[in-house]
Parts: sequence; structure tokens; C-alpha cells
Amino acid sequence: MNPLDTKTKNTWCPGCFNFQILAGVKNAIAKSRIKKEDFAIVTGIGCHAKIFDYVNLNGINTLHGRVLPTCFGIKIGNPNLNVIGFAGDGDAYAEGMAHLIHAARYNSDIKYFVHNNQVFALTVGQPTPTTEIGFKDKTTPQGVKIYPMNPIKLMLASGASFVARVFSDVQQIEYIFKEALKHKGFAFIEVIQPCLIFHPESYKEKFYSLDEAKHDRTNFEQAWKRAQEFDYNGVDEKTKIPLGIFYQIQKPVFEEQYPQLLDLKKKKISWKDIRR
Ligand SMILES: Cc1ncc(C[n+]2csc(CCOP(=O)(O)OP(=O)(O)O)c2C)c(N)n1
Repeated sequence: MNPLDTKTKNTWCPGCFNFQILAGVKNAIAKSRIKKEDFAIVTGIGCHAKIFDYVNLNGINTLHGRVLPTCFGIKIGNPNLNVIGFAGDGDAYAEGMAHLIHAARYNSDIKYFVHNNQVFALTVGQPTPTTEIGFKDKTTPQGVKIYPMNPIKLMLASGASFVARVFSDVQQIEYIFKEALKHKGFAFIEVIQPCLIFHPESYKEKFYSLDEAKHDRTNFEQAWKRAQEFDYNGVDEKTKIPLGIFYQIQKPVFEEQYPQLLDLKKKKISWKDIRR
């Protein structure tokens, strides 16, 4: 058995793209050679959050919308931990929206994966802030009338130091997890994750990868331009959806600016000390 596996019965729908995310995360962690006990994971509430039960790592399955403050609490309690947050788009962009903006500002060394299926899936498919106009469910029989927000633009405007989008594909997750771990600071990763039941759009033929030779990820204007290519409001024959790292710069990291936290880092606290 893989040491990252758990015995919990998996209750995601058969074929759910969350399986791909899970496999990518496990592969990336195994290949990182970082010890299991040096990770902490935090999840919100929703289908995405079940990942907490399927990866054998320490952490907190927190309240809906509160993934980032929980990550931040863990990080400043023990800055040596690699803190990874997983949220749904409802979780991240509705209930947890204010935290997201401040996380980008703080630039604490947290890696944040948003499983964006453009619906509140666990509660059976209500629209979120990234659902397209016209989408119908029982709560919106006339269809959504409010234009969706663009999280990539929001993160750029909020000062995030690492902004990426990938599809829920094992290899893409592995790649971006590795890149995010290398990054010092807050890493925002949006994962396009079709919900087979309530929002099955896969956009597959619309994706293209940002060309690392042509796209300068340190250039804000280029990142902003690429971010505008997909506005989350459905697709037409002209739509192209960029995937990859839009933006990455080095900025002061929250934990490295406070002597108390630097001292804590030197102490190398372990989970055993906390459990005592
Ligand atoms: C504060 C609060 N509001 C609402 C809920 C009810 N609720 C539980 S799961 C969920 C949907 C989660 O959707 P999302 O975050 O997009 O994750 P997904 O299920 O799509 O992975 C909601 C609204 C809750 N648990 N707490």
C-alpha cells in the first residue's frame, strides 16, 4: 500500500475528476522526498474536501470558506510545515472570498488549490461566483443573471506572487504542485475540474498551454492579457483557455519578516510536540 493511501471508502462519483487531482497530489508528494510529517493539509467543506480523508497526511478539515485562515494559523504556529490548502470554488470565491484577497497580500508560504467545477457540487449544483450566465438549477429557475468573476484577474490585482491554472489531469497536477512547492510565498492554483453531474463542461478542446519561451511569467501586463482570454462565462468557437503559470514573482514572505517566526522556524517543532 502507498504510504499516502488511507483505508477510507472513496465516495466521489465514479469518474470524478477529483480522482485525477488526488492521484497527482499523491505522486507529487511522493516524488518531493519531503517527509510526510512535514506537510499539513487543510480542506474546506464540499466534494473537494473529501480529499482530506483520502491522503494520509496531518491537517484540518475546517469550516466552509475558512481554508486560508486555517492554513495561515498552521503556518505561523509552525513555519517549517509545507501547508497545502484545498478548496472548492464555492468555498474559495463565495464564503471564503475575503480571505483569498488577504492571502495574496500577506504572501504567507501557503499553496492553495481551488477545485473549480463552477458549482456548489456537494449541495447538488447551485451556482457559484464563477458560474456562467444562463446556468439553471432549482435555485435559479430563470437562469443565472450575474456575470461571473475571473479569479485569475482577481489574484493578479490582489498582488499574488504565483498565479496558475491547470486542468484536473494527473500530470498537470503533479507539475504544478512541484512548481508551487518550489515557490516561496502564496501560490494560487486554480484547477478546472468538471463536475460530471452538475456542471460537466470539460472545455477540453479550448485549452492551450502558455508557452514558457514566449510567455514571460514575471511580466504583469502579459499575465493580465492572458487572464482575460477566458472570462468563465461559457465558451464559443473563438474561446481559448490558457493553462500554466500566468505570473510568478518573488516578494517578501510573511513568515520571514517577523523575528518571532524566524525563531520558531529554527526550533523545528514536530507534530509530537503539539500532541503532547
Ligand atoms: C458557512 C456554510 N455555508 C454553507 C454550507 C453548506 N455547504 C456545504 S458543502 C457546500 C457546497 C460546497 O461547494 P464547493 O465549495 O464549490 O465545493 P464542491 O462540493 O463543489 O467541491 C455548501 C454550500 C456550509 N457547510 N457552511
